[in-house]
Amino acid sequence: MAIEQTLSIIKPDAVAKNVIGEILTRFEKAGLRVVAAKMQRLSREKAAEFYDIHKARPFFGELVDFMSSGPVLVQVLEGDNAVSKNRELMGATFPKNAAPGTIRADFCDPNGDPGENAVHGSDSVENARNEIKLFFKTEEICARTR
Ligand code: FUP
Repeated sequence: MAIEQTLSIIKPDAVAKNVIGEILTRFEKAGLRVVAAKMQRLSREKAAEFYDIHKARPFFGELVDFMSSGPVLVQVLEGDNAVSKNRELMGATFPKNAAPGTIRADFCDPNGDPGENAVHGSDSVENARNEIKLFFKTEEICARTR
């Protein structure tokens, strides 16, 4: 199995629900290690840059509003197949479609705003590399030597 790194964001809805620890526990129990983490309130500009791929989509404005509505916890997770493992833990994009036991099923309101889906996770190794660079300098990523 390949050791990968992926970018995870605990979004403003989940931070507001005070479930940062419960979500990090899911990552750790699945064998992923946090190798970088910071809390920050994204500016509208930073949120727009992060979701640039969606800028032509009708939901873009709401997505930027939501992502900049409160603090987020941004992390780099490392482990075997970290990109796909994190995506499995997250569940489907819209909470109402997320399988039982996934983060989005357990920490989101299935009848709420579908964009308020608790977590982001990179969807490929290449996107992970680019997303990590948007938030962390190389020296902020800590090798887990013990
Ligand atoms: P995901 O990779 O599961 O986070 O989903 P996407 O990259 O497709 O979408 C990014 C974010 O845009 C999602 F987290 C939620 C939001 N979104 C909407 O609000 N409406 C849509 O139709 C699609 C995505």
